[in-house]
Amino acid sequence: MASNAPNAAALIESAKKAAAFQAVEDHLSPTDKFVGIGSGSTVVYVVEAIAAKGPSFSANMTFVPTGSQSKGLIRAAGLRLCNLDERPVVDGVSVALDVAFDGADEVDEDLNLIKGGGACLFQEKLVAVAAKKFIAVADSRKQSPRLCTKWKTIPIEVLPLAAPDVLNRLKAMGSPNPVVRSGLPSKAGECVTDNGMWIIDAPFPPLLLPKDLTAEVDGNGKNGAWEIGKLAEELVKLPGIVEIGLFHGFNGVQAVGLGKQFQAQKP
Ligand code: ABF
Repeated sequence: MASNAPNAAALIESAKKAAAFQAVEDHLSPTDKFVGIGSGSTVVYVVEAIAAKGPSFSANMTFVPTGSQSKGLIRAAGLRLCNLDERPVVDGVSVALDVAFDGADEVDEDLNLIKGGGACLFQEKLVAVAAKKFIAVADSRKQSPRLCTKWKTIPIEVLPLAAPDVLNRLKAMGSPNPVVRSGLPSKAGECVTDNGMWIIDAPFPPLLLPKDLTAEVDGNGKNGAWEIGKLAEELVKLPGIVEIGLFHGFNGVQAVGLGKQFQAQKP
């Protein structure tokens, strides 16, 4: 018997869309001037939500993309585009973005994020840190108590020349089987980012939060137990790593779409 129940894919789309429309409603003010637009399939709905408010709402806004995908979205919606490095400079400083919206692969209970499933993490981080307010738009599938629970790997952007050494160093840090990503977005061979770099996906056991640390568990990687901040600190020290897909300790990060209202739509 045919069922009228929406299928899992349709439920996921409606959860992403609901999160995106709520994020725009709650966090984009008509007085905002510079707005960061991230990458991924949820952000498509963020741009749709902005466009749905009509041209006069965004007439005085300029949109800053995190890569080629979001640049295309901004252009297709008829919104004003400005690359990150082309923002006006006032008193010697590039103007801050009022707000940036972006998706996430996993969000922990302290609102730390794993990002980079779409290979745009470097520019996403640049846009996120340039914004006064960073809004992660994520449906309930992305919610985890600790990072690396559902999304098991940390995406790491590397200089291709350094990839073999970085892989070895990651193994020495307790990542059992880090691999150079292939296929996306170039479809063949290694995944090449918008910056001409490669992505390594490095699995780690679930990452601890500062509140998990005890006298016995110091979060320094012994027995594979890393605290998120300590791991991030060690990773960025490795020569050849350009940026990591751990977004932690961001001031003012807010995640929209993880609340109860979306649990009902959980596939
Ligand atoms: C970007 O797109 C990434 O940082 C993240 O990897 C991904 C999320 O994509 P989606 O919204 O399609 O799940 O935000």
